[in-house]
Amino acid sequence: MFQEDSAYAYVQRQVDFGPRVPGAAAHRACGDYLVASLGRFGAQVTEQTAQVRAFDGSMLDMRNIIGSFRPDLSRRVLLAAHWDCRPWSDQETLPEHQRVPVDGANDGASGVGILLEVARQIGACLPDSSRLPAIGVDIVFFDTEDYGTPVWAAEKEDTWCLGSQYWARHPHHAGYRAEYGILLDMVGAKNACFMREYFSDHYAQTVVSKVWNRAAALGYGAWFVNTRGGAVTDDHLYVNRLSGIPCIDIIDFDDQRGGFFAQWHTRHDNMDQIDARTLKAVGQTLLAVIYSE
Ligand code: AHN
Ligand code: ZN
Repeated sequence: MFQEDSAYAYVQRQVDFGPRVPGAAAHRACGDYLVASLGRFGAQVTEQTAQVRAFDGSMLDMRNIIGSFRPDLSRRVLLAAHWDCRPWSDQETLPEHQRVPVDGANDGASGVGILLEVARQIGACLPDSSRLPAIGVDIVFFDTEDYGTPVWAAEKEDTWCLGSQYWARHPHHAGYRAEYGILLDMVGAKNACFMREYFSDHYAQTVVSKVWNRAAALGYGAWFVNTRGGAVTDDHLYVNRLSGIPCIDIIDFDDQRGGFFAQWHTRHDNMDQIDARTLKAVGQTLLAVIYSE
């Protein structure tokens, strides 16, 4: 059973470091915490560091963090979320608020918090292999997702998702394959709405159906809305395009409502937005999907 209080505490713990902006001390400390946590849960941990080029030509120190369970198995599933924070609250109306980094409670920490709890649950089964999932699980925390061009700069292609772009071109093991991937992004807000995101349905329709059907069967249909949603440029797009692993995005995005959750890329993406029931709906669905393989 997925423990939502535990996932909530993992979200809080990340937020407590302060904004995990690439280059900041909070980013380094939180990265160390994520490596230590995956290790403590019994995952085999791999780190991937590189310099990546940002929208303005500057170079960023990027750190992807991977935790693998049952690394010996060839059948694998990829679970991912980004762990960095956006350096600007550029969706704020007032210019004096726009340069403040986000806390990233929902946009970042929520997905990672859920995956840490999934890792803890799998790790608790390690002593008894009959209780482990029959498929290998790779949890990937992507860095530098949220350094995309700010609203005041000229828009440029492919400036978001720098960590996943790097990973998809240079997987943590040569020839790495997974049957499919599931990306989590903004998965912790009250009244979250997860529609069948456009690129997910385009590249991995059977995976979307598998996940949405499982959510409905568990009683989470209020969150997992079984209709086509808009297209979001997110880490899963680069995994699909560059690595060929079919990958979906569970993301709180609704065109009708005006896009992402209301506090997206503002100073108010903090713990007040996080609802443990949403974490539960997503985390329990993920566990059920993994254990059905
Ligand atoms: C765009 O705004 C083009 N993509 C949003 C991806 C994102 C930002 N996910 C979290 N923060
Ligand atoms: Zn963001």
